[in-house]
Amino acid sequence: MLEKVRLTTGTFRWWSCPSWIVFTPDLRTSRSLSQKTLRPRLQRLHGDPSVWWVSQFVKYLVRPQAWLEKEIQETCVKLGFKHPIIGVHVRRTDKVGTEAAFHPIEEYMVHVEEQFQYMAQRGHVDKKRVYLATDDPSLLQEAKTKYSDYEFISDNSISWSASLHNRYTENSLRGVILDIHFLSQTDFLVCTFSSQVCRVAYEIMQTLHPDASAFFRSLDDIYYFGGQNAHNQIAIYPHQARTAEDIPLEPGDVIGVAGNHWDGYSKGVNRKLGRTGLYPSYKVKEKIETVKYPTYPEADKLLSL
Ligand SMILES: Nc1nc2c(ncn2[C@@H]2O[C@H](COP(=O)(O)OP(=O)(O)OP(=O)(O)O)[C@@H](O)[C@H]2O)c(=O)[nH]1
Ligand SMILES: [Mg+2]
Repeated sequence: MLEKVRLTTGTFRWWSCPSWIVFTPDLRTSRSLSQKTLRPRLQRLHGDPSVWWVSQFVKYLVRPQAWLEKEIQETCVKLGFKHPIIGVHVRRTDKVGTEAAFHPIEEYMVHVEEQFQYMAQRGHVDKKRVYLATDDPSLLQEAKTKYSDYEFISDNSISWSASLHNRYTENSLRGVILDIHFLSQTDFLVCTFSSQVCRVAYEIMQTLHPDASAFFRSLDDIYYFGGQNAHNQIAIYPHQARTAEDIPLEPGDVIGVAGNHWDGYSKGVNRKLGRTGLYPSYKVKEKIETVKYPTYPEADKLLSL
C-alpha cells in the first residue's frame, strides 16, 4: 500500500513509500507488462516496451510544481546546458564496495568519446559537452584535468550537498532532483544502472523521445525496476555450450536473465534445464508479459461498484 505521510513542509510535499511500491498487484509486476491493447503498437515503436510503461507512471509522479519548474529553468541558464550533451552519472560514496563496484572516470569516458564520434557522423558537434552528476565532489576537477577537450557542465555544490552528512537535507534533495532532471534531458546516458538515480533519469528520458531505449551505456546492471517480477528472455537462436560456463539454448527456451556482461555474453538461468550460465546476448529477445488492465470506461464502472 502507498503510504501518504508527512505532507507539505515548506515548499516540499513529502511522500513516503516503500522502495518496492505496490499500487495494485498488477503494477507490482510493472517491469514486464504493458497494457494488452497497447502491446502491438508499443512493440513496433519502442525498443523496450516495459521501460516505456514504467516511464508513464514516473512521468506523472515527478511532474514539477511551478517553483521547481522555475528553478530548473534558472539552473539551465546558469549552467549553460546545451545540446549535444551526454549525461554521466558517477555513483560513489556509500554505494561503492557495498552495492556496486568502483569505476574510474576513464571507464565512463570511453563510452562518452565513442558516442560523440558516432554523433559527429550524423550531425555537427560544436563542443563535446558532458553533464556530470555525482555524489563525489572531487570528481569534477579530476574530469576537467584529465579531459581538457571536453566541457563539463556540473554544479559542484550539488555534489558537495550529496555527501553522506548533508544528504538528508532539503538543499540536497533539490540538488539530486536537478541532477536527475538534467541527466534525463541529455542525448545519451553513461552510468551504472545499479543506481536508482540513473535509472530514474533513463525512465524520464523515455518520455521525451519516441524511443530512447538505446540511449544509454551502463557499466554494470541492465535496466530494472526495483521490485519487478522475474525478468525473462526467450531464445531465438540455438546455442551449444562451448565452455563449462556456457549454457545451451534451444529456440523458445525461457531464460531468467541475471545480467549482461557487456562483452557479448549475458548470464542467466535456462528455466527448462534449470542450468545457470553464460549465453550470447544476441541469441535471445525480451519476453514481454502482458496484463489486462481496465480501459477508461471499464475503470469508471469498477469505481462505481
Ligand atoms: N545530487 C546528487 N546526489 C546523488 C547523486 N548520486 C547519488 N546521490 C545521493 O545519493 C542518494 C542515494 O540515496 P539512496 O537512498 O541510496 O537511494 P537509492 O534509490 O538506493 O539510489 P542508489 O543508491 O543510487 O541506487 C541520493 O538521494 C542523493 O542524495 C548525484 O549524482 N547527484
Ligand atoms: Mg541506495
